[in-house]
Amino acid sequence: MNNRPKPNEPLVTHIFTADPSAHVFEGKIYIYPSHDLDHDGPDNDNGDQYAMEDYHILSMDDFDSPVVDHGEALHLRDIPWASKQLWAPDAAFKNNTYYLFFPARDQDGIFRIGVATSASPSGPFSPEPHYIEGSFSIDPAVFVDEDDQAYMYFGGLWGGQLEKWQTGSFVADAAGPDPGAPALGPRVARLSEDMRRFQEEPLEIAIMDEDGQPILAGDEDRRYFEGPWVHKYNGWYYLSYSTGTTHKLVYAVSRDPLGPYTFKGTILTPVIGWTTHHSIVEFGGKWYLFYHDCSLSDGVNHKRCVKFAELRYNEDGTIQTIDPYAS
Ligand code: FUB
Repeated sequence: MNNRPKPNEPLVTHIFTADPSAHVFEGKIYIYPSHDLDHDGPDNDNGDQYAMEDYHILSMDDFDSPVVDHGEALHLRDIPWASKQLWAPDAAFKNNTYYLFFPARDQDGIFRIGVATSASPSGPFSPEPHYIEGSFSIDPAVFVDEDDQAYMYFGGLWGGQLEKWQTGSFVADAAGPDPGAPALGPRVARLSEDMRRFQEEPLEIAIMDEDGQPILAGDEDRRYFEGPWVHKYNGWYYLSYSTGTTHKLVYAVSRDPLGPYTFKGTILTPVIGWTTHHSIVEFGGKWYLFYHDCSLSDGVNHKRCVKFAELRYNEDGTIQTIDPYAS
């Protein structure tokens, strides 16, 4: 049990947490984060330092209530197909069942996306014996639309291996596009009714500028890097994501969940630490951004802490940029 949460302060301090996917289930706020570990292993652009082995789910009745850590909800040792690195998860509710979606490296070192189920939003979760067929890369985010159709958005550059899937198969030494070519987009696939399969081969999402031109790979302030999240506001789909090397959370909008999306602006300015990763959720008539930084470890990239801030829209539907360290 942790104290009442405060905006822009760590939600919990007894463990390191990151990549928060927040949802309202059963009238409470549930947060599905990565569980960062303290270790002396390698630290590189491949992301070997993110060597997580389990998930802990957090919840709070509302923003005036203590944060509860529900303990270990799923461990690497119980996932038959996975070898290491339980990265950013997400959760969804459908068919009276809670689904936890998570990336991990398979026995060949290739990132795949698995699913586990529970009768409770806090777990424990039982994993399916195999990863989702046709899945690859990292950072699943599952959006269930008003018509009950579920979509999985996913993909991440560098350690997330998205560059290696440009041909549709895994090419170990593939490089990303040239700076003047369109950037790689996140992938999306409709999920089957039972939430355990892709209904189709994943599609690549196009992110365009305001003139209808594709965002280019060299445009590191705007191009997709990792950490997709989709939410709906006033009939528009908002796709938000991390720009990786420029450390921003940005967003683009569309009338269609499959895109194309038009780039709009910045949600969160860079935080302490290399990665930035978030979710957006409505609770009690207000909107909230959940994000992480490395303040709890004084800047150690793989020891992060989840925080939240209120997110506000302008009248035209654009999102007001948040500077988490502004006084
Ligand atoms: O937590 C491991 C990785 O770091 C996530 O999958 C990325 O989004 C980045 O936050």
